[in-house]
Amino acid sequence: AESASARAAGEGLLRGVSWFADYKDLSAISAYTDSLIALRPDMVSRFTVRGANAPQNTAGGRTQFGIRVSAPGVVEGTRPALFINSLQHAREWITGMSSMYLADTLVRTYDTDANIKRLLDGFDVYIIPVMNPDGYEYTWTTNRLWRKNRRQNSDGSFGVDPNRNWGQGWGGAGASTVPADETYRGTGAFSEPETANVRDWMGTKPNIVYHVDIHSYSQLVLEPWGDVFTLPPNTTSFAQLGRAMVRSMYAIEGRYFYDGPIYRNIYPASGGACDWTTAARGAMGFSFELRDEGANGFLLPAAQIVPSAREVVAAVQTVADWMLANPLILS
Ligand code: 0X9
Ligand code: ZN
Repeated sequence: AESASARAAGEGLLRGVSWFADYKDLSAISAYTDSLIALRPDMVSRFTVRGANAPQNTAGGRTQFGIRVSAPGVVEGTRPALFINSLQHAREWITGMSSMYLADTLVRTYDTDANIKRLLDGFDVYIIPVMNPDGYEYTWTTNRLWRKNRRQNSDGSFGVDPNRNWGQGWGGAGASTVPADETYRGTGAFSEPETANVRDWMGTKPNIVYHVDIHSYSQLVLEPWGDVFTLPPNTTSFAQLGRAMVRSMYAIEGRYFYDGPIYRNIYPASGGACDWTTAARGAMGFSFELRDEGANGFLLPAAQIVPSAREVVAAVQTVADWMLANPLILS
């Protein structure tokens, strides 16, 4: 009993227009998630981002949701898993659309695309499209260029930078102690519901072997660490996989993504997501900066949603193939 709307979503179409033709707000992203579930309930499910206990509500009273995509009927926890998140930073709209396009592609092409079938036969995929729902909603209603969450700080200013609030290296270089600043680290590691909920959720998913925290813009593939100049123990693997992702992204439309460790390649940034998933969870944690190189910046034209998202799909496909070819990483 497949509904008409589910079929339409399955084709990436809504009333004859691609859902990916324009940016979508939080409620539309949630609704599209439901339509993917309706299309393939054997492959897709929704989860609330929480550990054993109830999720902490955000300042705006929201919880975060995620999308699990697997090959049909795969029992959760029986495969290694890839974890993709976007929209820690509210104004980076292309990142949420790219995550949704990844989910859509996995669901719609599993039966027909041998590459996607290989990916999902080997790995479960967890996607948290909107890590920072309060901030994202605020960019739609009030301030398009808002970055942080919407915590009210002690000095009356608003917002902690979620990507300075994770526990690895928290309070180190490249994070601000000033609440009004764009890189304010918060009052302690995981002081924010947005990061603490993901920490707790990830504690229940020991099978996650890869994570990417998607940002924009600058066209970069970033590796740990963000808080120190030194490199992680498995630097060679990070560099190999980083370069492999860059090559596959370049193949989409000839856009070059520069790859390298965060501290050395862009700037010191402590308390970042990928440092924590690497150090504390033993995943290979990366961060992307999607299009463009500054011409449009955060206001990437909607016509680039699909091509930019295809770069993300190509990168994740490469991750699966690289991990399958390097099975030691999976052990
Ligand atoms: O500064 C950031 O958080 C990211 N750049 S952005 O312009 N999107 O704000 C870079 C994140 C690098 N990753 C880590 N520091 N872990
Ligand atoms: Zn960002």
